[in-house]
Amino acid sequence: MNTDLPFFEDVHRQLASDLQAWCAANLPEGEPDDVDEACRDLVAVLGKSGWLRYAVPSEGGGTLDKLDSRALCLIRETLAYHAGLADFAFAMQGLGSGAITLYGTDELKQRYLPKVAAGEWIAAFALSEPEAGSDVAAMTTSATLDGDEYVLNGTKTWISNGGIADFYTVFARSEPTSGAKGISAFIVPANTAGLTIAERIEVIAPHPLATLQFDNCRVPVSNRLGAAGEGFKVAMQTLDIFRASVAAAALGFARRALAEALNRAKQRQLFGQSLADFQMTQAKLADMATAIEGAALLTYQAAWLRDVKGVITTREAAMAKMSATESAQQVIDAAVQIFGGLGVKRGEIVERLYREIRSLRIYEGATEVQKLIIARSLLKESNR
Ligand code: COS
Repeated sequence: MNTDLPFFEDVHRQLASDLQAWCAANLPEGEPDDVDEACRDLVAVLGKSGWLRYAVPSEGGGTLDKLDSRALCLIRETLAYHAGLADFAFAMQGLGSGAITLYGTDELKQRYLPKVAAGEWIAAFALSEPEAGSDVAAMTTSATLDGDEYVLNGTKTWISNGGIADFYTVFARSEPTSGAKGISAFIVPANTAGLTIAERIEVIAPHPLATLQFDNCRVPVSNRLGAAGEGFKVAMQTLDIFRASVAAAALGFARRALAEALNRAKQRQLFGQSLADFQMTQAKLADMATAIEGAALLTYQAAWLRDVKGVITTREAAMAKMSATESAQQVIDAAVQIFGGLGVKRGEIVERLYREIRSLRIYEGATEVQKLIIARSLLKESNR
């Protein structure tokens, strides 16, 4: 991590150094046997230690006045460097409660955010559907108004924390329209009648993931986040914040891969010299470090623009996410190559990173979606 960049203030430098020390002392290496239990424990310990207080604003028990993009990014970069599952646990508390922070009534903020910050309630974000992933506006889950309740029916899938969450931020079509218009956002407590876990999904870098089924699941109108029909905007604005933090997590993985590769290159002897003595290795290391620093600049620029300039950073966050996740994949692949056979052996850090980085190029908007967002923004600007 490079906190000498001009994007940071003292509060960020202190945060990064405190968290770095905490991670080294508290986060276990390796992958747990039971990811559900590990995630619950991680949320609890991140809450008790105060780190989750950066996932919500001060009005909801947070440390800083508002969601601070630079703090979110620094925390994710640091956690990802040490343990991907800890990064996941932190990120989901933020993403799962982000729409409450942005659009919740005072009552909802007071009910949910302090519990999220304390690590007492686990949050989740339920947007994707089997036929509506990248094209999220194609969603068909319905929310029908019935008196002072909405009745939800449909399926959500690829839901992180599905199965262990205490509540879900759910997006569903509440108006008889198609496309991005007519979607609304709701908080649905996990124990609501009619909400079931239809399937748990196993992935290459294990974390809690599930398909949710809504069958006549009733939530009060007061659980709606934002106005009726405004849900697409609620989702996109939440993603605008957290996409930059995905870039930061990728940076953390990539920095760890480079550190591991440097150690390995110095230690490994072959053909009468160390692996690091070969120019071919040096070229790899140079490319890895340069890619990392480039991605860091884009990531923290996006965060700084949002925090300090107060501008809408949809395009910058998309650039950061695309660049950092794609380059981290290359960096980690190079680290695996430097490790040789050991690089694909289960239990090796670079092997774990190789599996962990892959989904970051897909979730919260695949690279192809980020390209669409960037190009559309450029074209719109050039028409002005
Ligand atoms: N902030 C605020 N409003 C936004 C917005 C943003 N970041 N992005 C779009 N909108 C608004 C648009 O301005 C438009 O409003 P108007 O109709 O009033 O002009 C409306 O939302 C629809 O936007 P758009 O036409 O761009 O929607 P599309 O259906 O073409 O979809 C993409 C746009 C592809 C960008 C969107 O579907 C997307 O992000 N997909 C990926 C979803 C994702 O990240 N899934 C992962 C889930 S979490 S793991």
